[in-house]
Amino acid sequence: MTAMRWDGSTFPEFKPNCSSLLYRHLSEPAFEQLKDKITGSGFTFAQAINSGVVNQDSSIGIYAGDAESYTLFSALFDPIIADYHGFTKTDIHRSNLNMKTLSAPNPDPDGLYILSTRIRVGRNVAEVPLGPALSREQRNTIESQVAKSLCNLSGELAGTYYPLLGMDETVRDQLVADHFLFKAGDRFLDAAGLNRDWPEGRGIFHNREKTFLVWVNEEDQLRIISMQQGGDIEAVFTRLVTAVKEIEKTVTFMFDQRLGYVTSCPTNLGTAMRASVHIRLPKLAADMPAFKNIADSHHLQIRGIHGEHSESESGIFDISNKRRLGVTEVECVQDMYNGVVALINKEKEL
Ligand code: ADP
Ligand code: CIR
Repeated sequence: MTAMRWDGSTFPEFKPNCSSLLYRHLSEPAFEQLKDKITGSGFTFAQAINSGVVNQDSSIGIYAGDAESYTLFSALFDPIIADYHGFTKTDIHRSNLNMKTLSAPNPDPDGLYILSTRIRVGRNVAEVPLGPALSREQRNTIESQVAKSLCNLSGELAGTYYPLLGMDETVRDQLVADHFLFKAGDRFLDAAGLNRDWPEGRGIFHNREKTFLVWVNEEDQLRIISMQQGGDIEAVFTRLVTAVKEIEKTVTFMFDQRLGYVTSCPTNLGTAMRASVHIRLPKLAADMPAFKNIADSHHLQIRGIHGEHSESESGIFDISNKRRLGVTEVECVQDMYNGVVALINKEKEL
């Protein structure tokens, strides 16, 4: 797969309808200041913004190739991070994985609205570049080390690693359709250099029930996922926290004092946590301004049924926390829970 590329030497052209954070925050002086900078792992500024330049419908449009990208290109990353997360230069990231401080009883015990709940965190391995700047060998080494670590998990977390290389296409398509696996050929990732050498080095680990899954070498090197049918948010969170703590015993993750867990997309910094429900809200779907109003006031993001950049189907939406940096893991889940309760109350009212 060959990624589209722009040569990076002159200020990019943006279409009049472009609304990405890249477009909003890339000034000509900032471009001139950054355009010739290159990180220790050889990641250039042109590579960092290529995705948003060639995909003008990006919502963000920038990726990091390594932890250093966030400091070397801070003249652009900092305003984008402040805009997305409300996190300023003097803020420090905080963590809280203590289940006892979460109050999220099932908001839909009768199963009328919530189809399923999913919480994921992104993680990357310390001391190697992030996906956009990884070499083929580094990616393959990460795959074998992570797969080995995952295969030692026990109890509910025990499972099998399935590499994408050699996977039957119908099996892969079914995993994607059932919301367990990432899609192939994402053009935003492609332009960020994240699909190089596809499908080698990529794969999915999951337990028998597919309630605990790990994506290997997609946008981040690990996406650790806990999911199940229905709205038992606390059970999903507890499983995720247990899994992350287990994996941390054998894999050291890239972490920064200020930015928390370091991820390739700035939207995922900090907790790298996205807590979501698939929820049926047909009445609110017919009143999108009211829907968006509640979502915004609860810091929620509305996605379609097949994830980012997909559409809703049959009044079903993917509702998740938007902020991930400067808030704790418990606060991410609490944002989602509070917003979902408000959405269900409004749907009942309509
Ligand atoms: P990510 O959450 O990893 O950033 P996506 O938005 O692309 O990425 O979603 C990945 C997959 O997870 C998609 O198939 C999406 O439909 C699925 N998904 C997200 N939330 C839920 C949920 N609550 N229940 C079931 N599947 C979900
Ligand atoms: C975009 O800019 O639209 C894509 N690069 C995706 C941005 C958000 N990514 C994410 O939340 N992981």
